[in-house]
Amino acid sequence: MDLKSPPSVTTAERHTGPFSAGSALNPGPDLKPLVSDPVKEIRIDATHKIIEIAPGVKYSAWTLGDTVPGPVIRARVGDRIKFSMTNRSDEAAPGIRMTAAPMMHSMDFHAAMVSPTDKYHSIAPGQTIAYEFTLNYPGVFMYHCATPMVLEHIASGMYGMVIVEPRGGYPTRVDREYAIVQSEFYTRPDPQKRKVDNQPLHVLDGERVRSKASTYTVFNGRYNGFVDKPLLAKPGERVRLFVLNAGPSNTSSFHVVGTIFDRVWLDGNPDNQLRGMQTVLLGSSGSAIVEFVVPEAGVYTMVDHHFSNASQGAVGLIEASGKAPVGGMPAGAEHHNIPATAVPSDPEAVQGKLNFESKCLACHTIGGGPKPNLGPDLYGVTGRRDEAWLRRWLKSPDRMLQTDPQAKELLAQWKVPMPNQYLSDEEISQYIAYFRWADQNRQPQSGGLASAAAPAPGR
Ligand code: HEC
Ligand SMILES: [Cu+2]
Repeated sequence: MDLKSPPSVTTAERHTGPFSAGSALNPGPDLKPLVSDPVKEIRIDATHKIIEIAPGVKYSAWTLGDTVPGPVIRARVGDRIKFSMTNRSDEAAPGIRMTAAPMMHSMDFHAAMVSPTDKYHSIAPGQTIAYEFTLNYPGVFMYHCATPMVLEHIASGMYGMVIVEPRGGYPTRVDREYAIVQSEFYTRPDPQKRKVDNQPLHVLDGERVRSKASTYTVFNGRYNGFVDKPLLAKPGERVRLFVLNAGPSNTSSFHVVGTIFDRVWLDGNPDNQLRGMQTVLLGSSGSAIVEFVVPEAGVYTMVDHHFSNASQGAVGLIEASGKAPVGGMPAGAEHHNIPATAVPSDPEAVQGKLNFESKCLACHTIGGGPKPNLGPDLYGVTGRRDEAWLRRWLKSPDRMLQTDPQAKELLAQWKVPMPNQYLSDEEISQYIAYFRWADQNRQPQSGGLASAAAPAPGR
């Protein structure tokens, strides 16, 4: 145990250039192997920046290292961390200048044992703080800004992961390693109605953040993180995930559909071992290393098994063997076939798309073909049904199935009734706006389109 740490040094000299630097840093989720140098120089600067939480949802974030989450630091017990940070919240972000006012920030490493008053104090815009410490315990630790209101600084995006490996490495060997950081956002549309890239800006909602009423719960800063770009593995491989729940306030019940965690090391320390776990419960700033075997080819969904969190975006995929996902995945766990780059700009359609991905994707695609025994492809639906019919259908499919001839015809094809979705009029308008956008914007592509153009029966 090494508790020696000279006093921190605060100066008015600024870092320039990259917002983070050091060979031990990883952007995540992919991890470089451990760098063997026992002294690790790390620079992570504080910035204000617009990030994109979900397609079309721009958010006014505060960052450590100019990304949310900040870079993953990978080190080993006994390593000396030489850390420095400039508060660059006063710098104009390249491109659009629409960030929050410059303010005080700081850095608190859960991996360190140091005086918080000396090391974790706030610095003003333009100042630089430097301090050093030795890593005494193995684990997966959080770092975050600790400037009051800490809640707001974390909810704005100021957090990241430190991996501290045991001195002699881990007791198991694995084929793949990935770092997953879960966190929540509490957003509301900008009251000044500002726009970024033609899309509405969102800002922190002070009411929601105090009442823990999150609007998004995400992996690695993105709604449905790793659904568009799944993490890769192969059948038979052993996978190690470093999982951190940054919070700021909610709990994660981390699970991977289709496998069992052979080992769970709570807080990332192999002395805290559990075996054969289905989920691992992580409080705010809680973490674990989980290891599992990929039993066979397939798509394995990482999910917060608190399903209201999953429906807010805490979903990601691990794809084994590169095969496309098949029908029947959990809601929100699948991509549909509109190119990922295509995003509606109208906020109503954006909201419709997000709701569709969490509530409807289990049974429907848009242009991806019908899902056998689940539901029709909705591509072209605004052409084959008029708006009044769609409104009545979405309001109450069960009543329509009893009274409306077109609905009865659909049921005769599909055999299974669409369950009532209990949608508000506002939500219904959002779905219709999204369907209309999809029908107008979809590029013809092979697969899906033919079956979508002519509504195909189920069977
Ligand atoms: C459990 C499966 C399931 C879910 C979930 C579901 N649907 Fe459906 N949906 C169906 C089925 C099945 C049909 C075909 C009609 C029938 O048999 O009831 C259908 C039909 C439709 C139609 C009419 C299609 C046409 O060709 O006219 C629309 C529009 C639609 N659904 C929208 C939605 C929306 C929006 C959601 C999400 C809020 C949703 N559905 C959720 C199963 C589902
Ligand atoms: Cu801060």
